[in-house]
Amino acid sequence: MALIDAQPYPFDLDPVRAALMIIDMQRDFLEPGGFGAALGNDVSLLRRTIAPSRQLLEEARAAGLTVIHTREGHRPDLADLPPTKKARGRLPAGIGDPGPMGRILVRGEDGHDIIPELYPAPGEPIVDKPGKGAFHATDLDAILKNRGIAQLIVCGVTTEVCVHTTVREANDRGYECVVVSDCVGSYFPEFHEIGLRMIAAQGGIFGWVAPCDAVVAAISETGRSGGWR
Ligand code: TIU
Repeated sequence: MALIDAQPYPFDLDPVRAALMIIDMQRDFLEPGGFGAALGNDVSLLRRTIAPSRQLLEEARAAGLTVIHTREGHRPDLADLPPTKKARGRLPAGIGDPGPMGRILVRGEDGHDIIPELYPAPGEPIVDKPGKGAFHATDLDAILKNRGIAQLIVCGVTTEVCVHTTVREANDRGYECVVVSDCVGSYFPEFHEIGLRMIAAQGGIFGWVAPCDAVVAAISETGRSGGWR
């Protein structure tokens, strides 16, 4: 066990029961030529999360933590795409349509894939999710339970959308979440800021918030104390 220096109070990390969860770090959200950029978003606001996430991923892998990746997207036949999600935004090119990196948010397309900097290693589960939350219509809960995971260290994009939805879903299912403040990002800085405050408010209503350095220090500390590396 090791304490993570977190808000609203220190988090007791149990590395045997903890997983690093990396949400939707996909090319279509993060790369300059992707869907997010085509919608007029400044992807540099998301790309600042890559370097600290990479550091955390390497530390988690070295320590033998479970690492889980998620991707938002849909079947090529779009049978799992709610018509309401397809219609939302009245976009000229929306989900399932041809985009800058293949069909937008469709599984198997280049834009749907995870960015090379954080690419999953063999054996790391990838959860394909049709919604914003990683628990909705996926086998994530079964994967976590089968591995005895009770704590989630959460990175990814975007803070107020897929990260928030997933953390809320996890919290209601009894998982303890630590959101890594510099490893999550939003196209809207004010939503990011308030989104993080909402997690830790009211005594940690949805979970904890801690910077990458504090999480890395705790993982490294428990690793040194032995027993699970
Ligand atoms: N992964 C995720 O957050 N999906 C989104 O659509 N996010 C937006 O902020 N649009």
